[in-house]
Amino acid sequence: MRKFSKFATLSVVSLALAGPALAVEYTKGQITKVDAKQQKLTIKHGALKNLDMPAMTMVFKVADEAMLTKAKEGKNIEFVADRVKGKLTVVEMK
Ligand SMILES: [Cu+2]
Repeated sequence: MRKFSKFATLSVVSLALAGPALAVEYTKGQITKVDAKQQKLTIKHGALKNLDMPAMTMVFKVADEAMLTKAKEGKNIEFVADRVKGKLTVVEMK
């Protein structure tokens, strides 16, 4: 019983630590160009807090090819961007 409660306490602590990292923040943007060949999207985006970036229009790689089939020029999206292998990449999109 003693062992169990110690384990339970550790679990609660690790969940609490994992919490903020899981809370992804979506940023609004508008797709201005789709480059299926290069697997890139040009997005006019709002401020990206995790990348410390102000609002601008720029090119992103996409983490998943399937995103390109959903992408259309002029489409308003909400997305998460991150640095993947040194390249700014769209990792989530809705
Ligand atoms: Cu940017």
